[in-house]
Amino acid sequence: MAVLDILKSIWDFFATYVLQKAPYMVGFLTLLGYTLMGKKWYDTLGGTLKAIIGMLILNAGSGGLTSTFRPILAGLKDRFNLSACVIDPYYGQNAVQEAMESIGKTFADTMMLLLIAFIINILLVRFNKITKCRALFTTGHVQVQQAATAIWLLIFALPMLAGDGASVPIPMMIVMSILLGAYWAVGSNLTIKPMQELSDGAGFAIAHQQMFGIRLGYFLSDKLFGTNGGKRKKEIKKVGELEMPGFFSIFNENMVCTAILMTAFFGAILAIIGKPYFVGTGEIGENMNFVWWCFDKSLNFAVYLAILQLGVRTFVTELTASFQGIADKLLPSSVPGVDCAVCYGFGDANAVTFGFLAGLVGQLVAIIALIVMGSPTIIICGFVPVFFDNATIGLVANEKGGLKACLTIPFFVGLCQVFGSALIAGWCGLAAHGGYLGMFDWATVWPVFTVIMKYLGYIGVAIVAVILLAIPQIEYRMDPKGYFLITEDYEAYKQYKGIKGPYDD
Ligand code: ASC
Repeated sequence: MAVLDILKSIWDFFATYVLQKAPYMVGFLTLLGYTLMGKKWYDTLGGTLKAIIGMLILNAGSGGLTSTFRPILAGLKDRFNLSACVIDPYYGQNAVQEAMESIGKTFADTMMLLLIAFIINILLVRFNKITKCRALFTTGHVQVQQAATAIWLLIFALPMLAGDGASVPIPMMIVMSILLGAYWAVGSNLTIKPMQELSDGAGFAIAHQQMFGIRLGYFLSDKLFGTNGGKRKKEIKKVGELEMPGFFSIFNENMVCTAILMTAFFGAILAIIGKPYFVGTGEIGENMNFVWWCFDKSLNFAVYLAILQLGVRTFVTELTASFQGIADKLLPSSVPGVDCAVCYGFGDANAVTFGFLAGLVGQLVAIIALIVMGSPTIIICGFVPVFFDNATIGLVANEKGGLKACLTIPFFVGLCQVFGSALIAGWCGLAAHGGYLGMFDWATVWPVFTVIMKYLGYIGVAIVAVILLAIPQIEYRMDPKGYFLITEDYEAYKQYKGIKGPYDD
């Protein structure tokens, strides 16, 4: 018993301070990887610290962006007294908590769920000769948010599994762990090809909330705006290759471009909300100059983006180099799945800004459409989906299809985020509690899963699991020779595919 207690305490510590905290999870994997490679202890220590600090810097950037700009977008709701549903992971999690309480349930077993789902993810990767899954999820904060939303969608779709008591019964936990574990493994696996191409083989995947969106954006950009897998001869003009004349040449500099565009966009939103609202929330003093305050806020966007990119540069090489040890000894042919912001260190920096703005326009158009159509659920954009989804997908779209793809694809992503979230959040009852997760996969893929399970019950659960597990199999069959080569040896993969690197002529 005592041994069990000790093991439980170790697990609780690990789950609380490591598994759910991306910097320490990344640090743990770096430590494990370098140890398995037999590196000297001081190199291992140095590399591990660098990985943790880099990820903490990245968090400072993404946290700064979120805490500065989230209240502005959410301010639209309060300013106009809308009883609207904010799409944002933070509001989504609060809404689930409230909704669970309203039906007399609590969900306290997140750690147990994370443990089981994480083990499923590891097993799917360990046996990837059969399962074809190659990516390990490492972003715990996202997993916690997704677990909360998934539990509500499952209770809604499968009420017979919800039980009568306050806690979530074991059969429900099992269904949830299997579906989430499979979604994590399969989703991050889908991002390997886009990320290897974007980063020229840096060796990571994305483990976030728009993984299906990344692959869809990659596919559509190539089909509609790119070379269609090399079948079409086409000159692609990427964002970074635009030749800007005269005044516009200053837009080539990422910081300047971000600062000017954000001042225009946030300036407009802040002007619509008006100074009195922000005086009321205590963000700005009565005597402060409002225009200057807006200018200052907008410039901070560029500041946080720069911090974020510094974080990526600090940790990504350590993590991917050390992960070789894990791939060699424990999880063959695998890569780590990391936060979506990691890819902002690669590709054309301006594509991040353009993707975000195109997505914001898409969301605003969709919101106006909801209001005009008299939709019972009105959505307000949350910062996290509108920025992190669209910037990520815009970056990938730019890489495959250039500027046109970078502006078009995120625009449609913006529409999907709003319409999809309005439908699912209204239907499952979360809109009434004021929030929904709203990230791309949770506005498209998970609503479809919910429909299948709601109407087909247990058979629906089996169908969703089969769909998920079939996806890597299909991807493998489309390119059996390159499938594992792309993670094992990217240079060899490029030669096999005839892909040129950024430094080749
Ligand atoms: C999310 C979430 C965040 C951000 C962050 C992006 O989904 O909850 O805090 O995205 O992970 O870097």
